[in-house]
Amino acid sequence: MGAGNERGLHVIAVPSGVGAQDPRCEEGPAALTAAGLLDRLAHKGQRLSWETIPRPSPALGRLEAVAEVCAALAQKTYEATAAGHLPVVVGGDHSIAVGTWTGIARALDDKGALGLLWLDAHMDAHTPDTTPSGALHGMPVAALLGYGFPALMRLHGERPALLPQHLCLAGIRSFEPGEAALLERLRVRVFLIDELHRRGLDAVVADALNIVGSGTAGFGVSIDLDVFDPLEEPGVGSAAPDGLFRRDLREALAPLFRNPNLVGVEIAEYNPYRDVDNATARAAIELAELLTT
Ligand SMILES: [Mn+2]
Repeated sequence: MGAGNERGLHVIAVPSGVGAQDPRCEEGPAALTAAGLLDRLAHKGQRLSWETIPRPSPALGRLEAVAEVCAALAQKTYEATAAGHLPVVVGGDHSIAVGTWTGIARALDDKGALGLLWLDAHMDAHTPDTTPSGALHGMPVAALLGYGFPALMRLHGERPALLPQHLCLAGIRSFEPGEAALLERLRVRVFLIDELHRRGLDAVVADALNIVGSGTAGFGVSIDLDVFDPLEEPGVGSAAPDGLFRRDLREALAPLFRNPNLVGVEIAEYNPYRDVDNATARAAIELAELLTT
């Protein structure tokens, strides 16, 4: 390889932290850009374009603000996909996933269903009825499956953006019973961190690819940076111990990021205020760089 991804990468920065109690992930895209994200992606002649979603209107409540950001983002990922580009969404707190994957699912609609691999320390599968915190970044998985706030679910129209058999979660180690019960009822495959440690990341990623790639028109990868171990990557919104190490995840994801059926990548929850010596920024950029090699 070395000529870069044949599809142009379309980076969409989403400076929104309104879905989290700590809003400072809104500074993530600016900090990652300052750390060299776009320069590193542009190397080796990779075709690259980028744009920024406007920050939510300050007058809005949290739900309305997240819905506004996600509607704008869904339009952009839809357009990028329809134009033959590969959307690379950079957050922002993880509530933006509702917009990212709704737009991509809409663009794929004629060809088939969307598959999605969700890498995260958390399940993000709460509904307004099960959430202990009320934070919207704990709800995008449920909303994409058609459960939760109508303002988020209905961005895709009447049907959910995602079907449970085309979704899997991996790296999970911190969750509440209500969200686990929803995923279990829907039979969503969840690879807990123990299974990753026990079987190895390559084996689990192979299983995951089988799930997200079977009966779908393509698959996306949503990475919450808190899937990493906070010993290496402290710069995240909601750190949880016992995660993945940078080198292991990079090696496991490299083949997925070169897969022609990849339809989008999302990197969320970078909090520059908690980072140490830009370590987490570098890890995030290295992941994105896998798209160019
Ligand atoms: Mn998350």
